[in-house]
Amino acid sequence: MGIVSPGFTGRRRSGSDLPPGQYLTRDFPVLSAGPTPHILPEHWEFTVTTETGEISRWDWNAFLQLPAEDVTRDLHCVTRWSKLGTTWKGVSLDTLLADVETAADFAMAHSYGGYTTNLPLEDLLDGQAWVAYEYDGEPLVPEHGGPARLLVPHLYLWKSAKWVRGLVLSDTNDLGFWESVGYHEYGDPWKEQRYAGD
Ligand SMILES: Nc1nc2c(c(=O)[nH]1)N[C@H]1C(S)=C(S)[C@@H](COP(=O)(O)O)O[C@H]1N2
Ligand SMILES: [Mo]
Repeated sequence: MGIVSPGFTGRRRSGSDLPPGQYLTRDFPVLSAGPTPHILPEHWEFTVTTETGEISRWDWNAFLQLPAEDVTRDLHCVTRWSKLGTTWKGVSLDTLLADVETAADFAMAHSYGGYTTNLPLEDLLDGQAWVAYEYDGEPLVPEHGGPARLLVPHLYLWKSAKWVRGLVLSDTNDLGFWESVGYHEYGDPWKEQRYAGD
C-alpha cells in the first residue's frame, strides 16, 4: 500500500526489542521468593535513608499527592521471559529524591517481607525508575507488588523490588538478596548480566 497511517504511533516490534537469550510472553508471570505480604495502604510508607542517616518519609496519602507519570516499558526477567509494552503509573524516583541531600553512589531497595536488591543510585535517576502503584490501569495487585513496587525496567526484573518500603543510600555497593547468592550485581539484560562474572 505504501501508506503509513498518520495515527500510527506504536513502536515497531522486532527482534531488536528482545535482549539476547529472552523469549516473549503475553501473560504476566508472578515470581516471588517468599509469601506475598498483604500491606494495607494505610499501613504502607516509603522512606529514603541517606548515608548520614537522614530519613525522608511518605505515607500513602502523601505519596499519592506527588506528581505521577504514566510509563510504558518492556520487562525482562532473568528466567528469560520478556513482556513488551507494559503500562504503569508511578512516582519517578527523580521526584522522590529531589530534596534528598546525598553524595552516595549506591542504593539498597528494601521490601516489606525482607527482600532487598542493590542498584547504583544513578540508575534510579533521570527518568529510569519509578515507585509504581498501578499496572494496566488498575491498582497494583499484591502478587505483583502492590500497593507499590519499584520499577527499574532497564535492568533485569529482580531489581524491581515488589512491596517496596524504602531505599537506603550508601557509599558502598552492598549486595541484595539475589545478588548475594550469585546473581549479577548490576543485571543489564542487553549485556546478559545474569550471574556474577557474566
Ligand atoms: N519483594 C520482592 N520483590 C521482587 C521479588 C521478590 O521475590 N520479592 N522477585 C523479583 C523477581 S526475581 C522478579 S522476576 C520480579 C517478578 O515480578 P512479577 O512477579 O510482578 O512478575 O519481581 C522481583 N521483585
Ligand atoms: Mo526473577
